[in-house]
Amino acid sequence: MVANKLLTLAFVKTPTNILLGYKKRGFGMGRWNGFGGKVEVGETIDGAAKRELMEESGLVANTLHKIGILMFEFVGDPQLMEVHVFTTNEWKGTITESDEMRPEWFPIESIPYKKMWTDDQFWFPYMLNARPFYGYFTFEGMHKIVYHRLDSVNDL
Ligand code: 6OG
Repeated sequence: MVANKLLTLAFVKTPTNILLGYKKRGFGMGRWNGFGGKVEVGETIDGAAKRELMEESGLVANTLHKIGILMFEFVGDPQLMEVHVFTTNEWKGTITESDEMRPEWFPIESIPYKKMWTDDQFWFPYMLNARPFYGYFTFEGMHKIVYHRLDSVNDL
């Protein structure tokens, strides 16, 4: 048994727009995504999500709402990624580009799915409609999804 790799992913949104970050380096480089990263030892998942949001976007969120859990399996890698997805519509601070991310607002009608992870188009509608979800995706390489399952859930 290998423990899951625990990660966070946070989205700042208004009723019409969503803040995405262009990943400049590392895992997911060249794609737009929410803000997040690894949960460090001794940190809560919620605490890690707030820290990563601040480090990568410059924004402070007092409250994050947990909206989904995503499991990612990459064929050939025994370690699953467990990504906890959060949203907030209340934040403080000034949007700031970091070494890792270039933040930009997008209208919800023109989310750049073609320049994002291929799983996003499946679960974004749940997130955007505030419907809690659980997803499992199996990737072959960095683009191709060979299996997926997505469920609406009551509790996360
Ligand atoms: P660092 O390794 O840079 O954190 N992440 C994914 N996000 C989406 N939308 N789809 C995926 O499909 C993802 N796999 C990982 C979790 C990586 C960041 O990327 C997210 C983290 O926020 C496979 O610290």
